[in-house]
Amino acid sequence: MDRWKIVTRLFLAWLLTATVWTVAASAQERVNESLGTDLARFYASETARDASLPSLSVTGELPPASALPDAWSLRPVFSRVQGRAAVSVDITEGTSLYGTGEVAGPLLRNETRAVAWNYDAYGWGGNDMSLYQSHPWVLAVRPDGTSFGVLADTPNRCLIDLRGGIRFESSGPEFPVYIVTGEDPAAVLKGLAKLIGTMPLPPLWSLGYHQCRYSYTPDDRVREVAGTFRDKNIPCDVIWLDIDYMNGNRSFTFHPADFPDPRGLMQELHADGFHTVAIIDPGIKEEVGYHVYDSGEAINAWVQTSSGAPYRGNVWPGRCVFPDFTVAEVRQWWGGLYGQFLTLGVDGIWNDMNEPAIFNTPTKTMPLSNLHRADDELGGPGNHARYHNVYGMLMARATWEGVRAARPNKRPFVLSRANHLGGQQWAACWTGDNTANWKHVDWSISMTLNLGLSGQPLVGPDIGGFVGAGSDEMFARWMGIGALLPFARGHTGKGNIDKEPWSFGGKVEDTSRRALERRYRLLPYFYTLMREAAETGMPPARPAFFAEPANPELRAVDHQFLLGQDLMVVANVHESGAGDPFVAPVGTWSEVRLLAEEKVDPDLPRLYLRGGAILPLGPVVQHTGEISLDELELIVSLDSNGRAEGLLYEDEGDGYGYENGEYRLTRFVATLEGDEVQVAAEIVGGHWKAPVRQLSVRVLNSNVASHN
Ligand code: NBV
Repeated sequence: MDRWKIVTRLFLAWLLTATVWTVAASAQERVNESLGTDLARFYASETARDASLPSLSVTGELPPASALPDAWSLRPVFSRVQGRAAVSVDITEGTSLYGTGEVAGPLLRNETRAVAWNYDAYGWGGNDMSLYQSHPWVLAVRPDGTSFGVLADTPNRCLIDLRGGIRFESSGPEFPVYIVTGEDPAAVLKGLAKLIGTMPLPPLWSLGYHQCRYSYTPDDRVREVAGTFRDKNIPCDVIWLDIDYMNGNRSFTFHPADFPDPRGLMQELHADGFHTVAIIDPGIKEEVGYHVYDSGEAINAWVQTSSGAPYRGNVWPGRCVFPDFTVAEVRQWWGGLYGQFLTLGVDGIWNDMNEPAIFNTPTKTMPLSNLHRADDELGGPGNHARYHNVYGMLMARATWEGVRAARPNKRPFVLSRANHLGGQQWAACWTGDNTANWKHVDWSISMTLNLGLSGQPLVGPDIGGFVGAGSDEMFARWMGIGALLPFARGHTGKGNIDKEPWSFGGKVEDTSRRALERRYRLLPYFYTLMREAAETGMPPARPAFFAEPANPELRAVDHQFLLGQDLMVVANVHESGAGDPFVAPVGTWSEVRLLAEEKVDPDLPRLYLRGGAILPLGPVVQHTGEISLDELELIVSLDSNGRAEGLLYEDEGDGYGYENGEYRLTRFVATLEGDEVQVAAEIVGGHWKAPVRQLSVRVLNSNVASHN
């Protein structure tokens, strides 16, 4: 044997032993833990487990870990790729992938990539891999409808690669992976909620229509917009104040000339049934004498550079410093700022620019080497690379906690542009600076659905589009769709054309009015769904395939969505033509009209009620304060056995009485007895006394779509 052969053989023998040894060692070291029959946690190794920092997303109380049974089939494969920690989970053919948070494009995410990295993506489009929020979570639905979800428990920048399977690649240290399994996608979402929590029950007014623009100023313009809603009988609950209400963009101030009497303005708005939400940005003008700067400076509140000096970056007010929300003392100080501010009568808070967005850096955010002095419970001091993705979430948390403390008897409403997996506990979400084109009309649905599948139920787009004008018809259709999404707010950018419901002439105004009247009629149902979301994590807006998870025809349908499990919304998202047809899931689905003498309006989505469901409807009102609950209509759609059932949740619409049983959960059951439909109501929860009321029942008989 010549020398080279011997060397080669020796080398091969060594390689073989080395490989076997590595595999054996990692198999031995890998930590696989069972946390119940449908939840497991995996670490790359014991060393990785021992080194892992507290989770910033998984905050739920978990059962004690035990050994993972051999029968558990889904096992992630850990590896390192060019210094990055990677994890892959195989999928079988026909598995559909969803979730991954705030992503542009279709509902079905197979073969896509996203990068979990909060980013100020002004005017985003289909090629943007990072938007404002980060959710390293994938929901997988197998051909038979059984499902699982994979959570990469890392706050660091993380590629989510769904080309061929599920793969996460993080620029940070090795991270644990959670796998949730379930008999259907709903079971997996409920499992996710046990890990990351749920959204608290929002105040009823926040489910009404919201009107925003960048910006309504001065105060008389706010009055004019609010007044026009009432004059024109277009329902609306909330008027928003964007940054120009501030004095030189300083958070927690009002412009002295344009808003000389904010308290008076809020009182007028309240008297007319409006609530107001005001924007607050995290960039604090570095200016001695400005109360927020001075009080923050006094507690050394700011994120620091790697050398320990306060980090300064430019945003709207000019040179700014940024609160370090990873420190409890800073969150408390920030939360405390709302005490004074809310006494002016502001009702809700909008946190913007909290990726954080910074103008004068190439990355549009702060340097990754910046320092956060995080508390131990969050993992202790660390650089911005670790805390970037949770900056907005921690800001929202500080805001929520501050608002709650300032008004303990009211439910906070906070909207945040940046957020992270688990952040639904503190803020609702909108999809940022979208554009007035038909793709974005379409994506309003898919994005809301995928955020809902990622733990965030209270979501909606800027109805009408933030960037660009759009057409009359586009606005009408957008309003039709947006009015049926969980968070319904019209908004547009500075310098853009007006986008109030009446800005496009009489026809669009009429369509917008009807769109919003439908929403208001549906509020009892929406509210019942919000309560379900708060209890279980189930989003109110769900993909059509939730009605029949094993039906392959429904997996990529995203011009359609379910509200709860009973109402299917079928929208036309195309510029021309009648739109895609209704793809009916199993069972009977009957078209339903919500308004008296409602004519078919091609700009409004069609609605179908599931056979076997009872839909509770309230009266058309101009704002939620007018709801007197004395009128309730039940729409009954019997199934093939002549039976239907529905739930209704009611309480005072705000406050925390419901935590002590001051709510009422009613179960309605309808049965066909001969040629008569009998409806029985049973109180199945709570002891709140709703007023005596007029109940009317409508039984649907026009079954337009049915298959078994
Ligand atoms: O505060 C102004 C805007 C706001 O209207 C928008 O909704 C946010 O996404 N904000 C961004 C900052 C400026 C955007 C050009």
